Amino acid sequence: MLTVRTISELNQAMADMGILAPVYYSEETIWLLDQVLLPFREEYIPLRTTADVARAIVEMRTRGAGAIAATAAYGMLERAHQGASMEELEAAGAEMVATRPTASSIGWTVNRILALRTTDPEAIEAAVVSFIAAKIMAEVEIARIGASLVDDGDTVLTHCHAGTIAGVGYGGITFGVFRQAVADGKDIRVIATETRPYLQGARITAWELTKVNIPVTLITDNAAGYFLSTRAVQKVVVGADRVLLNGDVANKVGTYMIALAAAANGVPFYVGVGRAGLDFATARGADIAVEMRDSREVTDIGGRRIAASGVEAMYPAFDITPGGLVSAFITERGVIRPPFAEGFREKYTTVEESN
Ligand code: RUB
Repeated sequence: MLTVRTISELNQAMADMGILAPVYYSEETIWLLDQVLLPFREEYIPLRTTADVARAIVEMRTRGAGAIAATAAYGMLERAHQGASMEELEAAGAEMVATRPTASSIGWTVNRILALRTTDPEAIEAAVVSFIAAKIMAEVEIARIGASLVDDGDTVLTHCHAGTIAGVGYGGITFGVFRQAVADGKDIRVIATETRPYLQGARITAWELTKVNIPVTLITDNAAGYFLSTRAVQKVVVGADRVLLNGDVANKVGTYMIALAAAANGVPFYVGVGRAGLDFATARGADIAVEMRDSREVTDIGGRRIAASGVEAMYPAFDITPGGLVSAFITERGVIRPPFAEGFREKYTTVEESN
């Protein structure tokens, strides 16, 4: 249990835990670790309005389901400090939710703050602090529970980045699982996909793992099938941006192909998800809005055009993996195996938890 009541207590607790905060709030400014600059520069940029927050999220300066939710939560707090009315708070929330439609985490967080029906900065600060503290504790639990699925000697494949700074800084999903498995005395290796076009795997997953001496091998995205088919991988562990009751998962595009290759080769496919990533209202994966990003993110690399002029491109940032391809979900309430709807209902029982 992390008992913190104020922003300064939260900041202190995170520092005491050795957390590299993807975002923090201090002196009425949101300080955001600019993830576009990683791994070569660790630099915090100041955000002072929800328009700044929205722009930073669209530009991928912060990303990952947990980190964008925490940034939006601070955005709501900042707006309250500026004296926003209830309508203005709702508009600020809507502006931030619209930035990344696939991840459910921003909407879940903003809606919980709006549900307080208050504009009082102190009340909103208490809610934001409690949300982030709960998320840190959930990451601790997910790491502990997920590590039990990893065996000594395993090579585990992961996709994109669901590490500390994709979450709120403790362990996100996959990084926490790997770090805990090593802390439990298991000798593991990780295979990380580079994750075109933002290269979250090459720039961030591989960097985070290398920093704590967990052996990691970087591969191109299209090599995942090769490594799964050659029995080089014993488990797949990925995070999720949205998970439905039936087990359908929205996660970084490419996850679906990896799940298919894992199923074809009998490799367990595990998905880690916290409460803000669970969507019990949407019925099927096909109903999830998939974020389509600017085609220049495909035609250009590092700001330089690589495709001939006139070539059209498309970039869905996420894809949907059907629940039938998922072996189990790792949640802060335990491992959930099929049938998923029953498992989720059983673990998240109260109205507040399940809506
Ligand atoms: C991030 C991504 C991550 C999840 C994991 O996509 O797909 O796997 O957000 O988050 P992007 P979590 O880089 O486009 O934001 O750690 O909460 O499971």
